[in-house]
Amino acid sequence: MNNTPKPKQPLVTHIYTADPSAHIFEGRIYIYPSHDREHDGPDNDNGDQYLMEDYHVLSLDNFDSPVVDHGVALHLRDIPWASKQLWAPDAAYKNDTYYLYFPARDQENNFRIGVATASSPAGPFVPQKHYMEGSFSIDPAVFIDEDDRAYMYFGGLWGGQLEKWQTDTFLPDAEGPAEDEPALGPRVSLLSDDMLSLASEAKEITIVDEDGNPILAGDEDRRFFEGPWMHKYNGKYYLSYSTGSTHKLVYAVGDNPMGPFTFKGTILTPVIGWTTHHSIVQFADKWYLFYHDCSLSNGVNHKRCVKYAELTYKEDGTIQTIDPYK
Ligand code: FUB
Repeated sequence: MNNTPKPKQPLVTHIYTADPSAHIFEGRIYIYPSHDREHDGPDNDNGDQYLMEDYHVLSLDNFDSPVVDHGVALHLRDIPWASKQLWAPDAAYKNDTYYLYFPARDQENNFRIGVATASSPAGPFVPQKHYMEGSFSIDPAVFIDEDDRAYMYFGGLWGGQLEKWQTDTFLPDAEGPAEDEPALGPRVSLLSDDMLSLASEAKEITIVDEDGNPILAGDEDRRFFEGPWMHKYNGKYYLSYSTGSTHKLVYAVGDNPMGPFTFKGTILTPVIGWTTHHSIVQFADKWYLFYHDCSLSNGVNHKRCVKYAELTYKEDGTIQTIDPYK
């Protein structure tokens, strides 16, 4: 059993955790993180250091109660199509079923997105035999709108291979756009009613600046890198994501879940460690940011820890920037 979590402190310290997707299920807070592993392998821009093999689900009754680790909810050895690297997952609830969405490398070494189901939010999750047809790249985030339509946002550059999927097929030598060209956007697909497959072809999301011009690939402070997340606040759609090489969590706002979105600002300034990844959730009458850093391992990139902080909106709907260390 873990202690009661404190804001901006590791949620758990007995395992390394990252990429937290938080949801309120059955009146409790459930967190679906990646489970970082210790190893001596290479650390590079391809993300080879992120060699995760299973998922644990964490939960807590509220922010004054201890964190429960529910143990292994899904393991690589039980996923027939996956070969390695269980990266950032997300979860959803519909049809009296809990769904876990997760990226992994397939037998050809390409990232794909799979789905697994459970009757409890803590799992165990039973994976589908194949990855979701038409899926590619990493970091799925599932958003169910008030009209019950479900959307899956996904994508990530570099190790996440999004550059290789600019056409219908995987092009191993494809590079991203030039610095003065529009940046690659995250992808979004509608999900089928049974939540197990993509109901529409992946659409590239457009993110523009305050003048309506596309954010450019060279604008590394604002361009999409990985880890998309969607939430709705006061009727507006907030698309948030990591800028990767500049290590920020930023957001853009739109009137439609499929975009376009207008860039607004920074949610979280850089954390200790290369990656930054998050989710945003409302619990009772407050909003929270879940994120990770590498403070628990003194900066080792693949030994991360999940944290949370309260998130506040200003009157105009913009988000107050959070400093992870103040
Ligand atoms: O945890 C592996 C990868 O690192 C995630 O998929 C990315 O978002 C980054 O956090």
